Amino acid sequence: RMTFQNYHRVSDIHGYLDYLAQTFPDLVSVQTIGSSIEGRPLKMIKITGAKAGPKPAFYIDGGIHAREWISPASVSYIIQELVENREKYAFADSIDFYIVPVVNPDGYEYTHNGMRLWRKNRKDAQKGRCAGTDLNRNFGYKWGGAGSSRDPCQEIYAGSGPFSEPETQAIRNFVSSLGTRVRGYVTFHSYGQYILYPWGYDKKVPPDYTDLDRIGKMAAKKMREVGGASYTVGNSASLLYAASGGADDWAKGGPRVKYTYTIELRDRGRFGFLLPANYIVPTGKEAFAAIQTISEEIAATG
Ligand code: 0X9
Ligand code: ZN
Repeated sequence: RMTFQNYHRVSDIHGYLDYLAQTFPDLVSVQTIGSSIEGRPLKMIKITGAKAGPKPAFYIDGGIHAREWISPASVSYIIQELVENREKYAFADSIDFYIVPVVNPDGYEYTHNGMRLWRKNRKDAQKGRCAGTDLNRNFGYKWGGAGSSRDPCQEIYAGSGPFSEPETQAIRNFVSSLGTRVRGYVTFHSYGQYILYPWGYDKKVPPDYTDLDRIGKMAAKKMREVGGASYTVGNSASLLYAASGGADDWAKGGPRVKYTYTIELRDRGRFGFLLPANYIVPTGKEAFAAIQTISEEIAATG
């Protein structure tokens, strides 16, 4: 029902989620956690752990940035593994996964309609001024600081206020509703091949960064084994640049999710955002390996 030979439109990806919910009703359900600026559904798939009782939760998303096509594709690959090959993975029994493959469906569709390198959402697109808010500058932890802009014409426009956009509001409301069960938060981007942990607003690190660094390095090792690419692990502001209002900083600073990462998938710049579709499978395998490593740690530590 899903192929990984080419990149898919939002309706195909959402159709795949609905197909899984119909085919595996005991395991999978689909919920719409909000609507985009242009009214597209923000669909979330829940993949329930088979064990009884309350379980740790793992939130995963993709497609915050419209042009980073490998992100929704790799998140779709993760969903396929967790549902259709789940007998291979013992950790899947003891964790509830909540996965949003396309956080920014309006921007993603726009990149399929001629503006291939669009990054932001489509706020104010009909109003004859600069359109779009950078959703990864719009989260409400240290909003508006370094590496973000108040100018709507910039690629890193932070929005009119913290959580001004329906897409970030939906994530905040949904993740907050899960409460303290959430032990993992991974948001997939491209490109550069990095496993980044907070903080992103500044070169500081959280008190438990040694745990984040250790698990990140374990993930990078497994990713290389399964897919072949090397990923660099470290603090976001140190490895890349300071950028405030990111989803990861909010997850760590607000709901205090232990294992919070931003993963920048392939490549290192040869194709950049225009990664050919024959890279979807190896990159998807790497993305799944990262989720497996973090999940095994969460399953072991509760
Ligand atoms: O700048 C970003 O939003 C991310 N890089 S990208 O090239 N995909 O745009 C990195 C975000 C890292 N996290 C924070 N700065 N909080
Ligand atoms: Zn990005």
